[in-house]
Amino acid sequence: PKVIFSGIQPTGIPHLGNYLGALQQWKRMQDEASPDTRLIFCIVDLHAITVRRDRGLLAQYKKEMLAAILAVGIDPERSTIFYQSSVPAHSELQWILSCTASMGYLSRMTQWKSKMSMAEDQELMDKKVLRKLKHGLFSYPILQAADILVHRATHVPVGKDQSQHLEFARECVTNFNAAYGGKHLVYPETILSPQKRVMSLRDPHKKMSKSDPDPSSRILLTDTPSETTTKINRAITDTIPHISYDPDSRPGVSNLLSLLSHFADASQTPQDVVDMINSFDEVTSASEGTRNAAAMKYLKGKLAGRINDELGGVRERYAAIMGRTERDGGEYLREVVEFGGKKARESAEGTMEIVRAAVELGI
Ligand code: AQP
Repeated sequence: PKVIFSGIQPTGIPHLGNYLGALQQWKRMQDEASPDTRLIFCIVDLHAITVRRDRGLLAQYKKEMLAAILAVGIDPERSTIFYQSSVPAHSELQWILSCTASMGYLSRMTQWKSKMSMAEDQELMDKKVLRKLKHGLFSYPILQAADILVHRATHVPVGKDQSQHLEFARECVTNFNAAYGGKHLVYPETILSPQKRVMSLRDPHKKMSKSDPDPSSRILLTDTPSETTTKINRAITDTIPHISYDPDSRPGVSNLLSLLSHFADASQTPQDVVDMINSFDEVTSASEGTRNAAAMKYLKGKLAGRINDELGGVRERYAAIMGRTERDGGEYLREVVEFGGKKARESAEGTMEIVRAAVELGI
């Protein structure tokens, strides 16, 4: 049977990128899954501690992420929703996998290389910097592989930025099965989100991210309609008179076009949106000098409206869950993750018995 697994870091309230790249797809998969498909969604708190935060923040982020997942419509009865740290088998398998994982492969990972090159750029590659770069960041993909493999996941929906890590998880299966002679672990298949990466509203060369220091770079699932409209209106674009879809030379406009094409109608391409905007009277009759402003006004106004329509229900449900959490001291959310944690521990234990037997661990 099919086992779908995906994870998300509790590093802040999810934004439009997390929604389109992950959460919306999780919900769709849950709705379309046949009864014997297992769906497992994990809030990866162990991954989140690669960055130190003020005390209390991780607990808050975990609650907010859980509430957001429920608000999107993931059903704790149908799907398994849990905190990664409540299933120790994830960490146990990580260690075991790290004993057959290749250092060379890990050091070629883009995420690690970008941290290293940032350090090199700053000419800080002395002992001090090496002390600053933490091992957890280097071995992060092994924990991610363990998350997936411990549940014998067959399908892993992720954004394009994660495909290298998924390839590494497959490499972990090859290494482990070869070292211990047998088909102990299952190869996961990557399901890439059809949605293009959502880019930052302030710097369209960077992806929209929870950890960007500028809050106006992202639309949060919990933003009010007026906050959303303000952020979209302030999104960086350009001043070229004709609107066109060209992600390389016009990343700001193209990001908005791609978002609108998604929200307007899934079958509409960004180019369809361009053609539509360029055919409006307000745009065609505008002078060269005001045409860009007329087109942008239409594009931004329409996009903000569509986002607000789409997220209205999610925002209402999120507020209701948070209201309940205040009233019951977090009891409901605790019940959800305790129930999910129990199901996840059972799911993981089956694999760990196979793994421990292969490695000659246990009794
Ligand atoms: N901008 C994005 N566009 C499309 N998909 C995105 N995802 C993240 N950003 C975008 C997808 O969201 C899922 C969960 O990601 P994550 O929280 O595990 O980590 P991340 O990719 O590092 O997300 P952020 O928001 O950028 O968080 P921080 O700032 O904490 O690193 C993944 O499937 C990812 O592809």
